[in-house]
Amino acid sequence: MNSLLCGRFRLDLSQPLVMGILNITPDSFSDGGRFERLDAALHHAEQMVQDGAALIDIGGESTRPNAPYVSPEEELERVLPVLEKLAGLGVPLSLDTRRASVMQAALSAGVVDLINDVSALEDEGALELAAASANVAVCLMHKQGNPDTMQNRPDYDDVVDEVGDYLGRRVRLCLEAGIDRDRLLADPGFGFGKTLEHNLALLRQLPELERRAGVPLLVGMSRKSMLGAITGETVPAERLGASIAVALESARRGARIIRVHDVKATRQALQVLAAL
Ligand code: 7PJ
Repeated sequence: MNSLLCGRFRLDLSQPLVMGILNITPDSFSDGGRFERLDAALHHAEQMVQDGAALIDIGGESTRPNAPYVSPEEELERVLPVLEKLAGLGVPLSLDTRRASVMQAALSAGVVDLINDVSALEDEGALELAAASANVAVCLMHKQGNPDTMQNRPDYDDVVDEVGDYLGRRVRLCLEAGIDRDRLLADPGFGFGKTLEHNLALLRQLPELERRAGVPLLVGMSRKSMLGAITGETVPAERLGASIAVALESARRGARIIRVHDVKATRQALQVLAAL
C-alpha cells in the first residue's frame, strides 16, 4: 500500500501527497471561472507544482448541487486541451470525470495518469475502460444520490459502515476486472450526500475506511460547505484555516493523498506534521 502505479509514474505514498485542483469550469464555486482560459489554467498548474503538488486534478464538470448541465462534448472540450498542454508538467495528471465517453477520449489521447471518478466507475463501460487502460490509476469515490439532489436529505443507518462497504465492493469489482490493487485509491466523498455529522464521522474513522477499502485513501475537503457549517464562513475561498485543519487531521488518520485548492499552505502544514 506504499506506492501507487499512476500512468507514467509511480508515486511513493509513505508520506501524504498533495493533489492540486484545477477547475476548468466557468461556474466553479470557488474559482469563479478565473481559470477558464487555457493560459491561466497552465500557469495555475505550474504554480501548484512549484508549490509542492504531487498531482494535478483536472475537472470540466462542476459536481456541486444545482450546477448547470454540461454536455459530454463540452466537458471534453474544456479538459482535453488542458491535459495536452500539461503533459510535460512532470507530475501525474488526474482527470475528474464520471463519464466513460470523456475518459475514453482523454485516455486515447494518452494524457491521463489517473481517473478520478466521483461515481466510482459506475457509468456504463467505465470499469471495462479502466481495466483496458494499462497502468492508469483509479480513484473510486463514494456518493449518495446525484449531485443535483444529494444534499437534500442524506440518510444512513451507519455512515462509516455503508461507505466502507461500498468502497470495499467497488475495489473488489476492479480487482476482478483485472485492475491491480496498486492502481487503486478510495475516497469517502466528503460532502457528496452527507450531513456535517456524516462527514465528521467519516473523518474520525478514516483508518477503518482504509481497512475496509483495502487500498490507500484520497480525501477532499478543501473549502467545502462542511467547513462553512463549522466556522460560519460563507465565502469558500476564505476557508483556508479550516481546510488546513482537516487536511492535517486526515493525514494523521492515514489519508495518503489530500485534494486541495491551496497547495502551498497545505504542503507547509503537512511538512511540519511530518517533522513532528
Ligand atoms: C471531490 C472530487 C472529492 C474526489 C470534487 C469540490 C467538489 N474528487 N471532486 N474527492 N470533490 N476524489 O471540490 O468541492 O472529495 S468536486
